[in-house]
Amino acid sequence: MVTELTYHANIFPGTRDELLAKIEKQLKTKRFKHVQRVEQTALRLAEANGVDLEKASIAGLTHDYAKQRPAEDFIQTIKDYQLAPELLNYGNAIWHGVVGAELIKHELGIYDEDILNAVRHHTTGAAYMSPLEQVVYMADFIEPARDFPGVDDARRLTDKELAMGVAYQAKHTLAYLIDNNQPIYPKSLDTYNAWVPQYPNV
Ligand code: DGI
Ligand code: FE
Ligand code: FE
Repeated sequence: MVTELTYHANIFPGTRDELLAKIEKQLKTKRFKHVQRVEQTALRLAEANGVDLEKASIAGLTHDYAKQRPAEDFIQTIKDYQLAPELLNYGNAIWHGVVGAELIKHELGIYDEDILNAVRHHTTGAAYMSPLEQVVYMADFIEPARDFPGVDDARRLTDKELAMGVAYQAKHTLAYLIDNNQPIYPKSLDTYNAWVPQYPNV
């Protein structure tokens, strides 16, 4: 698909190839391939939903930028930028998006708040998500290598209506976490409450 996107300096100070090189340094091969598939899926969803392609590309590529950082980096970042102290009660699953966004901002020079929010919210969702945030949240869930019971329903619903995909994922993830006795990050519950009751069919 589209790989010859032109990035503008006010969004990312460099070319797509330069961004790819910086991301590749942070990630193992498997994860690097995942973020490229998320980018391509995000571009497709962006095109279908009138979302900016440059932002979809950058948010898709960077969403897991911090996934392989050690816990100390996240704990230090939470303190340095005075993020909510409750974050310290969670772990990599929550930190790599919410805290990872600060690393992306300062290490990659990406200041666009829509892109940063798409990264912040890609794991848990949020009660309000912009169209770009919804695109990245769904692209991460349905990229072609994802294989779990329900992924085809998620793909079908997302193609029909992006917000319906969001509702499906919010419900599916919460049910999965509860099934596995995992702690629920409060924002995941907010996402469920904001999106699921309005789509009784998902
Ligand atoms: O980073 P990826 O593997 O591509 O995907 P992701 O960022 O969507 O999810 C990372 C993990 O986060 C996934 O195993 C589910 C988990 N997760 C999502 N919401 C919550 C959560 N874990 C906890 N403990 N609490 C949550 O609310
Ligand atoms: Fe992630
Ligand atoms: Fe991901």
